[in-house]
Amino acid sequence: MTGLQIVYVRCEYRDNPIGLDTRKPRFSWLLSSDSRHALQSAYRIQAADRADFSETTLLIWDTQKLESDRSVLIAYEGEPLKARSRYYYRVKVWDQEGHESDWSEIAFWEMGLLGLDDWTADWITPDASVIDPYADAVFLMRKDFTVREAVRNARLYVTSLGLYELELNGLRVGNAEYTPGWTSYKYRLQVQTYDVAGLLCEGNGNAIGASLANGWYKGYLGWKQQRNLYGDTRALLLQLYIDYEDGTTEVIRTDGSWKSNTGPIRLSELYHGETYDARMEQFDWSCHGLDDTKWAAVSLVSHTKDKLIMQESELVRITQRIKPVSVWKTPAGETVLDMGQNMVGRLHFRVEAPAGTQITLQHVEVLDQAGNIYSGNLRTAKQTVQYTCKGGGEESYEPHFSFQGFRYVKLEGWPGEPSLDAFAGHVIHTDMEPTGTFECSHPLLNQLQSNIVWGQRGNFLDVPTDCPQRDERLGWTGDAQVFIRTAAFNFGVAPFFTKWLRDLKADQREDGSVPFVIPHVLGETDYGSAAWGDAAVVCPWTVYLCYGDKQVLEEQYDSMKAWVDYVRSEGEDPYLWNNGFHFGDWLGLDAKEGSYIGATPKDLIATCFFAYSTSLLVKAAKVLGYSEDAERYGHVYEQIVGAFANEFITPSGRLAAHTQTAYVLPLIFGLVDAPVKERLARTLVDYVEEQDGHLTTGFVGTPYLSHALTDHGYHDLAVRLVQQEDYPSWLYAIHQGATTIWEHWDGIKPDGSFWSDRMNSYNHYAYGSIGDWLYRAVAGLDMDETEPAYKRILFRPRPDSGLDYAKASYQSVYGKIRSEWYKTGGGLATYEFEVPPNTTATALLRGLKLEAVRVNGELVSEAAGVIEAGEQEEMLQLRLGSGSYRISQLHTSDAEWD
Ligand code: RAM
Repeated sequence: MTGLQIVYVRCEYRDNPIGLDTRKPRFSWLLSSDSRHALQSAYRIQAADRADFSETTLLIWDTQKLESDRSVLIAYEGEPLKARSRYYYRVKVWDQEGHESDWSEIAFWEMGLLGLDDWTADWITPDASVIDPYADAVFLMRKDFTVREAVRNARLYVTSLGLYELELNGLRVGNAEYTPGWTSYKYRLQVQTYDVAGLLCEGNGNAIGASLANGWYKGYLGWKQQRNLYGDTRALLLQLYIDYEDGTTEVIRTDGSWKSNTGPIRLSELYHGETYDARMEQFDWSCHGLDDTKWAAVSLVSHTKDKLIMQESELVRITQRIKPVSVWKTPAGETVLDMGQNMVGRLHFRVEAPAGTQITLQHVEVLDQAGNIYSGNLRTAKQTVQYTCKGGGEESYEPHFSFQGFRYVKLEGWPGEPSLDAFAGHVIHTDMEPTGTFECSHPLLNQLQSNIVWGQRGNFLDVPTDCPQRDERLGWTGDAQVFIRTAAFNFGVAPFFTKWLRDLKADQREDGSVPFVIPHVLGETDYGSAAWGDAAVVCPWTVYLCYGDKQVLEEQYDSMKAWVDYVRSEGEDPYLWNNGFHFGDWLGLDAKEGSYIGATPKDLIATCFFAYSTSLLVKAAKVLGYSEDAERYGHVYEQIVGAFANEFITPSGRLAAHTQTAYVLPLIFGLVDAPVKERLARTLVDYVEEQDGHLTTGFVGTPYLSHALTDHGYHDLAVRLVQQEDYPSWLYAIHQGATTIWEHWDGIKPDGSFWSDRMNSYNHYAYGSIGDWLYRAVAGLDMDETEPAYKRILFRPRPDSGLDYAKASYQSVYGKIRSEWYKTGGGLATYEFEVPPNTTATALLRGLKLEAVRVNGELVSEAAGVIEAGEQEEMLQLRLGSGSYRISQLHTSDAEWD
């Protein structure tokens, strides 16, 4: 078979998703080809409500052969879709020579419950006699039921106010954690769907049981020890559909017939940990026939069902189990486990001890100067698990409704010498698809990449949080905004950010202002800082760029525009943002003693972001075909650029502020033209040199500093900066033992003392935003934004990065992209690229000459897949079609590195 073939198809980024509520699910497929420069010229999608696709199958959608090179996110346009129905689809494509592929494998998607009419269950909560005496405990609710006969299919739809876990006939339902996840509950509450056919007992007694904890809904949230932020009553809502072989359907639902009780979990809070008394376990509480006469009734709760939505992002799951690396006694005489990695999740353990033995685990991130555990930076978060053994053999446990950010665990009450084998760290986060790798010849940079990835894992737990350990763990908009591009290299984050952006839009104030954190749980006035609120624009644009997802742009467009309009209405001058509260260059090292806010003037930062967001809004308007807006905001943008120059730049090209960040922003957001640009870049270099090649930037300047240097001809300095090993630098933290990214450059000082107790997270991804520079500027894996989602790839490798080799790979929506280079001696390098089908690439190779390179061993002019070749501005430019390429240099080149 020649030409293109379909490797797999996906619906809404997923394989065979169940429980969708979008009426227009979108289809994507991945292509393979045995020839180079393969492009799709047409596709055909068919959908039906049965799987056989025979001649007689009635199709609900058939695009017929459609001339198009699109293979990503094509929206369904067929017959209306029904709740709970499963639909099947298949795809075929044609290549540019007109060869037709086989049909793809048949895949399916399944709809969930689609609206208020589908909900017949009642919200239930335990009887007051259960709640009142044990308000902190996790509640249990249960019901027996009968499964009449053979089951064809069974689906469980469930959500809760608070967090739930479910059991059917003694077995855990699904493997999702912290369900129903965290959304802006006032507006949106997710429902999960489970296939439970395998858990039911045909023709027999069955039982279902739910545990219900406080979670984000009513537990402690934020540093002011607030609780009940969304409501004060936990509740469960569930519908179990049993489709029998005989064609009938029975629905088990939450209603007044359920029973309630407390169980072994006596306390569970996200920040504080869990208290568990195994002696109170009733092992068969979710099995049929339990004597529940001592269980109390339940009460119906009147709570709206019109905010229910089906699960949007990937579920949160345990994605890895790691073993501790050591256990020892600290100078203070405490027994401490070292996980070898600052991680987020829970510690699972096995133990054998007499009934009543109490074990306490306290989780911390770092050790102090003396080598004892340090919990000061957790503030009020206890991160403590208390377990009381039931005795009578080996028992095992891990918390259910609490997660910890930790590397070290202090053990108290452990019977005898703890063996490492008894423990496993369960790493938990949104189960995003890993998509990127970066590696180079510098071990500390590889550790940095690892720290960035761990920082992302730990803080992408349903919501992009600032940190996972102290009494905060909130969806800080600024942090998410600076990190999203890096995040989108490491993992597939489109569904994750789509969900969060919908919350942002829901929580956005009427005047367009954006809360500091999403979901919004802070105060009435906690809105609107520059670079934080800009998440409303930067994040949807980045999702569009990285995944070609226009729907996100469409959905968020009003919100993006409202933010820009808000900023415009704020400033005392309509084109400068020179008032209001701002976090400034948060934690910049040039801050005044005792201040968190760096020295860069806030109005300069705010105006730069005003310009940046306006420019992105213009781009979004163009993509969506809103030409009037594009023109209008294009004009606004010009005015901001003018006002900025007027206010901050002297006629000879000096800037009215003297910090690294002040120079970085106008350069990176394109607010200045040559020759001012060159002058600013040179001054930026001076400022970095004044610090002996170190940074002074905070949250706002750091993400762009290295790009500003590289893009303006100072890559060598950017390289020096990232390879610094003394304070302040990324690698300094690694020398201090960091396995995640720190919030502060000086989280631990050279003498081992701490910056402060007050705000000192060791797992804060903001400075991990250097990651996208490693992928793009060092390994050279980038995109040409004119064709987003890497439809047109840009390879810009930089062997002048002070390394022997660098390589990056990225699983794009079109398939795997790879960019690698390695030095081969004598100032020469070899490059390798992989370009997936239905994309093309431009490779820009500095200092290479056409006649002095070979592509896959051939002259450039003869190499298959090379569409165009030329030399421009000391660059060899190659346009490549899909395929793998190895580009080697002959010994006549005048390359610049050694
Ligand atoms: C801190 C958060 C976050 C930052 C804000 C301004 O509390 O940890 O990282 O964005 O402050």
